Amino acid sequence: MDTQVSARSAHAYSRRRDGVDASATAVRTPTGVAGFTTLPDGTAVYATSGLAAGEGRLNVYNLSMPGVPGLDGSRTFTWSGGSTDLAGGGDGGVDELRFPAVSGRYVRMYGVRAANQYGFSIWEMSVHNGASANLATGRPVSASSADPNFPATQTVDGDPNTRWAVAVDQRTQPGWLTVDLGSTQPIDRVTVNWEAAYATHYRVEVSNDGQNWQTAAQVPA
Ligand SMILES: [Ca+2]
Repeated sequence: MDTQVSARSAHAYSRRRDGVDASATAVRTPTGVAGFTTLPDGTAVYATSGLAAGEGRLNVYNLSMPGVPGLDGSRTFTWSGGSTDLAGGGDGGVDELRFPAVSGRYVRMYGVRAANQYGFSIWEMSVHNGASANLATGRPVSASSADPNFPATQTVDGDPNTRWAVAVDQRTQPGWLTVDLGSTQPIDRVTVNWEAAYATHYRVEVSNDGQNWQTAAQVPA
């Protein structure tokens, strides 16, 4: 059976920070969208009909391909033809920040500079110590502001399709989001899954009292 292709788009991505060169292609058919990415050696590493759980999209900030071992968002891609200059700064996607263990009850993402006019928005933020489970899951959160449609709790609900976003009138300001772990404990890793409204410059900070903060990691390093 022939499949009619009604639209096709392709972008080339080049190494900027910790990624590899690749190109991503999406093809629209009557039944949905199929996507694949071609690595430098010509290997096409993925194609999806969007049928399986978590499938159906290519994240262009990180190569995020559910079900493909090793392609789980740990690589960073930047569109060489894009207009955003990210030299020295964060480039969105999933940031996994590792640092010497520090202790704190409160863990805060403090956004200093946003990449674009939309301020800061995070799908999920996780906090770990070694191989621990996500210590932030379901914990109380607070934020500098929130769009009513995108409350801060949605960064720790375990759902990669729900997010927090700063209030519209706060988009040009620094913004923060704090998770209360409930007790002081050591942590050595924080993962931030950014929406397209990402920070180019931010800090991960910890505190025992929610008032005095210590920087655990910063982007750019
Ligand atoms: Ca979420």
